[in-house]
Parts: sequence; C-alpha cells; structure tokens
Amino acid sequence: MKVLLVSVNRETEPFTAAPLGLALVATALRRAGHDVNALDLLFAEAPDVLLKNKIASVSPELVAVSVRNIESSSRFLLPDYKETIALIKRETSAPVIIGGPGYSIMPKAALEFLGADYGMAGEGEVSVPMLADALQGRTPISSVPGLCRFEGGAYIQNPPSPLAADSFFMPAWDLFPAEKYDMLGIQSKRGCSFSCVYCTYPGLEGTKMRLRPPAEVAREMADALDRGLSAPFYFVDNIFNNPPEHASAICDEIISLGIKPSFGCLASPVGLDPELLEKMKRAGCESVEIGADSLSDRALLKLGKNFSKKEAVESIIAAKKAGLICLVFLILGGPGEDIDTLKETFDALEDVQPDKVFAVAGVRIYPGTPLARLAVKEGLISPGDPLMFPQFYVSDRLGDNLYSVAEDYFRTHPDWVCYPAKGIIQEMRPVSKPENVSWDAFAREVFEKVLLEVPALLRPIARKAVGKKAQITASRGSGKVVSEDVRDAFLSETPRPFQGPMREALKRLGLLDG
Ligand code: B12
Ligand code: SF4
Repeated sequence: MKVLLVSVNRETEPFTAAPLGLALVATALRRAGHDVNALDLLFAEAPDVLLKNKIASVSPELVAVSVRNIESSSRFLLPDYKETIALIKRETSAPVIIGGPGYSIMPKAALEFLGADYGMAGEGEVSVPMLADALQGRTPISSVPGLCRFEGGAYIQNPPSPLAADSFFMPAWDLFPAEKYDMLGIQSKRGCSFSCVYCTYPGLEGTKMRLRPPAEVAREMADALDRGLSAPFYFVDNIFNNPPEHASAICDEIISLGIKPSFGCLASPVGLDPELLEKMKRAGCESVEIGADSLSDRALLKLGKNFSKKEAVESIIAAKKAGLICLVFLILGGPGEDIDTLKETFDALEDVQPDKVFAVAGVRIYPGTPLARLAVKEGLISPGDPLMFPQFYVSDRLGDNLYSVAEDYFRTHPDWVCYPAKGIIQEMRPVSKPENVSWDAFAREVFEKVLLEVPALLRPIARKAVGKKAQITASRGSGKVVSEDVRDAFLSETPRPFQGPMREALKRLGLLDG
C-alpha cells in the first residue's frame, strides 16, 4: 500500500524537533512491505502548496498525520492542524489517520475536533502496519490495536499493544530532512513508574519501564554519524538517568564504540551523581535538562515528586561541576504553592546559578491526572471537561501574584525564560524582533563565524538570542547591525561559565583586544 506520512509540527522553539515517532512508524511500514513517502512541513515556506504537490505526486492510499504538540508556549495549535487535515481530505479520497503524543492525550476529543477518519492512541509501530492490512481487507478493523473511530455516532477505541523492550526500531531518517533539525531524537526506553500529579508521560508510554538494549542505542548513534548526520542527539526519554545503571551502560557502549556523538537529555535529580555525570560527559553529553520543577520541599511534595530540594540543588551543582550545560525546568504555581515557596525556589536558583532556566508559571491540566481530579474538586474545571482547550492550575494562594512575582524575578535574568501559562494568550518576555533593522554583510559573516565557537547544543538558542540582541542594539543606533554589535551581543548573551572561552574566541577572531 502507498502510505504518505505527514508531520504537521511547525514549532521551532526552544529547538526544532525531528519527528522521531513518525520515522519509527515509517520503518515499521517498510518492514511490512509498504511503499512509504514522508513530508515534514516544518521548514516549508508554503506548506499548503507543498502538501498538495506531494499528494498529487504520491497518490497515497493512506495518509498518516502526526500530531506532536497541542499547544506551544504561546499558542493553541490544533486549529492549524484541523485546516491541514481538511486540505488533505480535499486533495485525496485516501483515509486519513492521526496519531502522536499530542493526539493520544485526549483521543476522542481530538479526533472529533480534527475531523480525521481514524485516530491511533499510543504507539504506532505495531498498529499502523496492521491498519494498512485491515484497509486492504486482510483483517478486521476491530483487531487494530489503539485504533479510534466514530461508527454511527458512537466512539470506539481498541485496546493498545505496546512494543516489547527488545523490539525497538531504528528510525527511517532517510525519508526526512534529518540534516536540518537542531537535534536528532533518540530513545533508550519507554514508560515511567512515577506519578507526578500533572504528568501525561505514564499515560502516553505506560507505567512499566521498557529498557532498550544499550548496545542498540549506541549503534543507532553510530549509524547516524556514519550517514554524515552531524546534529547533536537528544534523548527523548522522559528521564535519561532512570535507572542510572541503564544510562551508565549506554555511555559505556558509546565510549567502547569509539564514536564521538554530542548529546543532551532530560534528567531527574535522583541518581544524577558525579560519577554518572562524568561518564556522560566522556560519552559526549553536552547538556542536561534537569526536571526539578521546584526548589522547595513543600511544593515538591505536592507535585508528587520523588526527590527533595537538597537532591535537586546537589544535582545542579554536580552537573555544572562535571562541565555540562545545565538547564533547569520549573513548574510554578502548582498545588500548595505560595509566595514563600516561590521565593525559596528563586533564592535557591540564585545560589546555584544554572546556565538556563525554563519555567512555566501555571500548570497545564491534562485529562486523567491527579491534578485534573484536584481541579475538579476545587471547582476550577467541570468533571467531563476533555481538557483539549488548554486550562491551567494556579494555586489559590497565589492568584495573579504568580505572574507579577515570577516576572519581577525573571526580568533580572535575561538567560532564564519564564512562560506564563496564560502565555498561551500573551508571552511574558516578548520575543518580537525590532523592525527596520538591516545587517552589514561583514557583521553577518562575523556572526556565523563566532556561532561556530558556541557548543553545538547551544547554537540554536544562541542564534536566536544573539541575533535578536544585536538587532535591538542596532535599532537604537544606526539601524544597521555592525560587527561590534555582534561581538557585544555574544558577550552579553553567553552564560557565565562560558564567558572565558567566548572572550578567548573573540580575541582569536580579532574582535576583542587582548
Ligand atoms: C523529548 C520531548 C521534548 C524535547 C524534544 C527534543 C527532540 N529533539 O525531539 C524538548 C524538551 C525540546 C521538547 C520541547 C517541546 N515539547 Co516536548 N516532549 C518530549 C517528550 C518527552 C518525548 C517526545 C518523543 O520524541 N517521544 C518519542 C517518540 C518515539 O514517541 P512519539 O512521538 O509519541 O511517537 C510514537 C506514537 O506517538 C506514535 N505516533 C507518532 N506519530 C504518529 C503518527 C500517526 C499517524 C500514528 C498513527 C502514530 C504516531 O507512534 C510513535 C512510535 O511508537 C514528550 C512526552 C512523551 N513522553 O511523549 C513531550 C511532549 C511531546 N512535548 C510537549 C510540548 C508541549 C513541547 C513544547 C511545545 C514545550 C514548550 N512550551 O516549548 C516544545 C515543542 C518543541 C518542538 N519544536 O516541537 C507535549 C505535547 C502535548 C501538548 N501539551 O501540546 C508532550 C506530549 C509533553 C506533555 N506536556 O504532555 N519536548
Ligand atoms: S514528571 Fe517525569 S518522573 Fe514524574 S511522572 Fe512525569 S515522566 Fe515520570
């Protein structure tokens, strides 16, 4: 069967994400003997035209659309996807199936809203080839795991069929513009056995952990490097270092293969000890993104976290000591949060000085989570709300103070970002670039040269932050960015631990006096 896979994600913040899930579904379909084409709309200047042309050239018999994000930090995205699906349906009579994490969180409401023929809740490697078989009349539709549809107005959802730990696939990156993404996703496990009150991950990936054999993970990296893919890898595991022995074994395999990947990962403070961090660094890890959520024991307890403030603080210090770029994720305004817990978190951050902080003020309420049940109990949402349209929990001890307190604090830390949950409506720190600013050709050259001195993982952020800073400076002067603006912007936007190497680089390039 001719299958067209379409990734509709156009989000570029904080990084562009390669559609790993769809690349795995592609491999599964190919193994089952199907003719697979793919289209990623991420980099398209005219996505609708591209999509129409692709449909015309492929003449697909099934179109599979991946829905990654329901919302970004500033926008509700499903209405855009609804239009894309309507366009696909106008251009072809082939059935349209939607899947992906953004779909699986609320399959019934999303299927109804987006108007596809079928939805697939959960993993696609087993189910999508089975759907292709069923559509060819070989098996009944009712036997396809995870399949969702409306029949005569009634919603039907088949039970899922998760992959076994030893049957993970290699992604078909050849079908995607893999060299263009800021980072290439790689997965070493699925599932999470913890139960943080707001989290969708156990629902998406299951509560039982399935650990992929470490040698296979390292081999996937080696294959990509062999194919000349140079983007850094990003471990999309909800927690790379859980269990720590598995993370350590992956690093051992990478080191023993003698490959030199660079990678980043999401990590928990639990088990992020100096030995593991040192080994991760040796294996090519450049940055860890620590899901601390808060640095107050009282708030951590209410969020259902399994670690203390002390452990979180120690893990940040250890990551920095190991020479890794350390980003801390925070979730502000959760159950029981008050001005004291907020200030405690901010004071602790001030002490440990992570390189980056990414905070959300207000907690997205997802269906089926303990937070959703609490929100119903507190009268914030109604019991049957499918929560597809974003709703946020803000502790009643804070109310509107959350935004003013957080804003005051983050304003003094330009490297640290805080999105108000209400930021779906309005961003706290506007990111719009000044208009009517042009670039001197030499300044552009200098910019690209200095950018190469920035660690690979930080480059996408540096490109945006430094570029914007240089333009803001130029807008206050001649209206043209010159090389001095570029130099000053690199100096002001470089996080403290990298100031020394950056000054050295600028001297080497003749932009700063010795
Ligand atoms: C890793 C990760 C990140 C990394 C991405 C790094 C990278 N290079 O990929 C970082 C930290 C940068 C990130 C950023 C963001 N993320 Co994120 N992220 C994840 C995470 C943990 C894993 C995603 C992943 O790659 N999984 C591995 C692949 C293999 O699984 P999969 O995509 O689900 O695919 C499987 C199935 O879904 C299915 N499938 C996939 N596509 C299709 C298509 C069809 C047709 C079918 C039938 C099946 C199918 O089959 C696949 C194989 O089994 C998920 C949570 C989770 N556990 O899923 C959140 C998640 C996807 N992120 C989310 C969000 C919101 C974001 C941000 C918008 C946050 C922000 N405000 O900035 C950004 C957007 C980034 C972008 N450019 O799009 C949400 C999306 C839902 C929502 N609320 O909108 C999730 C679900 C987390 C959550 N809050 O619940 N993220
Ligand atoms: S926040 Fe992390 S540890 Fe907690 S349930 Fe989600 S994935 Fe698991």
